[in-house]
Amino acid sequence: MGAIMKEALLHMLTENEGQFVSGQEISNKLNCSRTAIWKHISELRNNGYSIEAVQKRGYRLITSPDLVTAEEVSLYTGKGSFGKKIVYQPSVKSTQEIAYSLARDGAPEGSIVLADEQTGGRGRLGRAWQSPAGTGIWMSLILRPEIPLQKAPQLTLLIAVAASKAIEKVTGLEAAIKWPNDLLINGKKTAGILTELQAEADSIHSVIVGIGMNVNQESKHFSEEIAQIATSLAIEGGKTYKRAEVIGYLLQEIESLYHQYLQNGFGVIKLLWEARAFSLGKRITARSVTGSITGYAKGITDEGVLLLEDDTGRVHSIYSADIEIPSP
Ligand code: BT5
Repeated sequence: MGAIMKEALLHMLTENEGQFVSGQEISNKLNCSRTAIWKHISELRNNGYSIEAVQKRGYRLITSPDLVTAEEVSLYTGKGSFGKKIVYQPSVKSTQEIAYSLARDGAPEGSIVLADEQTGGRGRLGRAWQSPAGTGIWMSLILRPEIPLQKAPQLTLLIAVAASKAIEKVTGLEAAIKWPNDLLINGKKTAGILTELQAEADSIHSVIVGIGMNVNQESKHFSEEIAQIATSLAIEGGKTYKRAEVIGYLLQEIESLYHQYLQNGFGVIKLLWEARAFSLGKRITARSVTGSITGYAKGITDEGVLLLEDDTGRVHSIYSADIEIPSP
């Protein structure tokens, strides 16, 4: 109950940002005592919100911190149903694991798990995903699409398009998609997507979409290992961004594309994807556990599979690989 009240109070203060809201008004609207309000104001201040309190005038929100807590993110999720349920923890091993157990317990589609920091964030094939505190978006989203198993890779491409659109809306920067799951700004990786499934036979129970996005890192935050290949919205945009606001854009873009996709199929998503694709028409090397193939990236199929034409003219279907642009 307390958390809901705190969230409602924050909503009132944010809607009237820069203006006073009287204690009486808050107490009427939230149906709580002046003491309860004061308690929540103190908590918000402890969380980093700067709130002015003036006798007879009430409370005024001056600035809010860059948090990804449920109450902060809920200010930006809009009217959609994605992000209605938010589970936030300051530090976790991986948001994917928490989302898995939520999904198993029946959490509705659009539920999200957020953490300020991941200590064991993961990429594909057991690779590590650096997720330091206070800098990025580390989020898992639960989807429950009624689609056959083999269409699941389309979701990764859909999320990539949505993330690219969200980045453009927030920063004005172009975010290109490198098949299948990287978002690049000026050639460097700013976000990655990890799509995992809970399925049985041919039916999907849930899809856990993990999104990692570097938002406010400075170059010095990246380890030596990724310093040359990684970037953040702040590095490219020359300013910092509110992570909660970026999450809001992200969820709205994802939800709108996802509904389009469920209604009309992959066609439109494919066009949007191709328009943003970084490697199409280029000579690339696709490296996977079974070996590597070099050739021209011709496009993607309706299933989201990458088509690669080698030097003999043979076209290979690439289901899973890492893409490199070989140096000439
Ligand atoms: C990905 O894997 O790009 C998917 C990343 C998904 C992370 C999210 S965060 C929320 C959710 N919870 C999780 O535990 N994971 C998901 P992949 O394509 O395998 O790329 C991994 C590679 O990217 C690493 O081997 C590094 O080279 C590089 N890398 C690691 N951390 C990075 C970062 N913060 N920014 C850019 N590149 C990074």
